[in-house]
This record gives sequence, C-alpha cells and structure tokens, in this order.
Amino acid sequence: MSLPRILIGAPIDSGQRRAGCLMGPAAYRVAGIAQALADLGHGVEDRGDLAPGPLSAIHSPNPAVHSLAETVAWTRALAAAGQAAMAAGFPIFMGGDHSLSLGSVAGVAAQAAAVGRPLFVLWLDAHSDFHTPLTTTSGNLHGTPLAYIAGEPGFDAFAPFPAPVPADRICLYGIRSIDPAEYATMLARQVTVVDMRDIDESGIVAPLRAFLDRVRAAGGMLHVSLDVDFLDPGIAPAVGTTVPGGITFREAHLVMEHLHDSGLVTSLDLVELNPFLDERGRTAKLMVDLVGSLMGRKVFDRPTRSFG
Ligand code: EXY
Ligand code: MN
Ligand code: MN
Ligand code: MN
Repeated sequence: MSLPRILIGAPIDSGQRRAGCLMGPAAYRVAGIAQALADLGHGVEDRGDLAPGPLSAIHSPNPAVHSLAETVAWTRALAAAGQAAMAAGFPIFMGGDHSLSLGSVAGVAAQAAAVGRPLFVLWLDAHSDFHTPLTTTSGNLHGTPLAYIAGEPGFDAFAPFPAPVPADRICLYGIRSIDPAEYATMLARQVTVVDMRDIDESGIVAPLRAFLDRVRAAGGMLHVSLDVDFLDPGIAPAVGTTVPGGITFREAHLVMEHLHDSGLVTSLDLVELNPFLDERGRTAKLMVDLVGSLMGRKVFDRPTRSFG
C-alpha cells in the first residue's frame, strides 16, 4: 500500500503582485484532485488550507514590507506542516505562488535530514527562481525560493534553511527565462540547468533520466516543484508569468510518467495557478491530469518497458 497522498492548501499570494493565486487550492479541489488520486488506489487525506499565522507586528503601509512579513509567516507555517506531512505520507502542496516553496521545501528538507536521506529537487519551471531578496529587481519573492533552498545568503528575514540542498542535487528543467543576477549565482554554484534548447536538442527524456539516475544512485528522496508556467501558455494560460515556447501536453505527461516509473518522488508542489486567468478551469484540470500521470495512471500499462 502506498503512502497516503496528503493534500495541503497554501493560498499564498504575497510572493507576487497579481491577485488570483489564492484561489488555487480551491480550483484544484473543484478540478477533482482528491478523486483522481483515490481512483488510482491511493489513500488521500486533505488537511485543508493553511493560514500564514500571526504576522509580526508590521503596521507598515509599505506593501513590500507587508509582503515580506506575510511571506515569512507563511514560510514558518508551511515548514511545520510540510515536515509533519512528510513524516506521515506524500505531501502535495497546492498553491498559491512559488514563494510557497520557501516553506514547503524547508519542511521536506528537515524531514529528509531527520531520516538521514539526501534530498534532491527537480524544478519544473520557465524561470530559475534563483534570486535572493538582495538581488531581485522585481521585489517578487516568488522569484527566490530555489536560492533559499540552495542556501544562498540574503534571506536574513527567514529562518535559516534547515538543510541546504547542494547544487549537484538540484535540477532546473524547462528553463527559458533567467535574469542576469540569477545567472551569475547559478553559474557560480554550478547547478544543473536543462533549458528549452537542451530539451529541443536532446529530447524530454534523456536529461531527466540523467538526473533521476543520480537520485537513485544516492538513495535520495525527490521533491518535485511544478510551476504552471513550465507548460506552454497555449495549453496552460492560467498563470501570471507566461513565457512562450514551453512544454507541450504530451511532453509534460511523459515527464510525469517517467517520474512515476522511477519510484523516487516523495513530495510535490503545484504552484502559480491563477484561476482568475483560466478558461473554464482547463489549466486546473490539466494540472490535476498531470498529477494523475505522476501518481500512476497509464493509458496501457506494460509490465516492463524496453527503451532502445
Ligand atoms: N525572474 C523574474 C523575477 O524575479 O521577478 C520572474 C520570476 C517569475 C517567478 C515565477 C514563479 O516562477
Ligand atoms: Mn497580503
Ligand atoms: Mn517558479
Ligand atoms: Mn515560473
């Protein structure tokens, strides 16, 4: 019997300025995420939506100060809930913008450290999200989570990340938008960046399989962070930071099917869905279908597969 899938709603929108992400968890529920998981034979526990907890006594009219204080409060709540959920099953964090991952991955990393297993992170995104609060030019904290996870300095307002993930355990995948400051930081850290040209030239499977082989060789746990804008805007319009030239419908399902077949994934973020920008819920439904492929739905299941 597989571990229960634990749904955690995180209607966080303080990591960016466009209203709408806070409706994300409700949209996934309306799109039938719990039933989709149950139909695949998984136990499902919906722990409802988190709240950021008491903001420190910030009375600043400055929206940037409010956003930082709110995101810090969210991160604390998410880290606690995330570690508890990791200890009990397979957490699926439903966002909310990508600043969610400041807390979700902190909780996952704390639990991985507690059980003595190396944590790997697969970042499925158009963006590298490798800014720090000191390098960001937009001031949007949803552009920073991976730098925090990697242990970059500059996150003094946040608790120290519990077990920074070394560069060789991080893979950015589907990338097609990097700011100069992020580029410099990632180059210095030598993280694995699989950009869209790599995927155009090598195909969707080879770069993914190379990373999964590293996870398997290390006996690692794998956290997958799926940003809606990883997908091509033509199939997933409900996100505030679309970048043309994204992942196609079948490529996305193939990534999820390989992740399932690897048996390595232990936690998942679903981030940046903005239902206010959706067309009759089609982006939310696509994300739920992709979760189904990640969790084992097959068109025709072959006991063994041979790859030439
Ligand atoms: N790099 C840009 C910034 O820092 O504002 C865009 C970030 C978009 C982040 C979205 C969650 O992926
Ligand atoms: Mn707010
Ligand atoms: Mn992102
Ligand atoms: Mn993105």
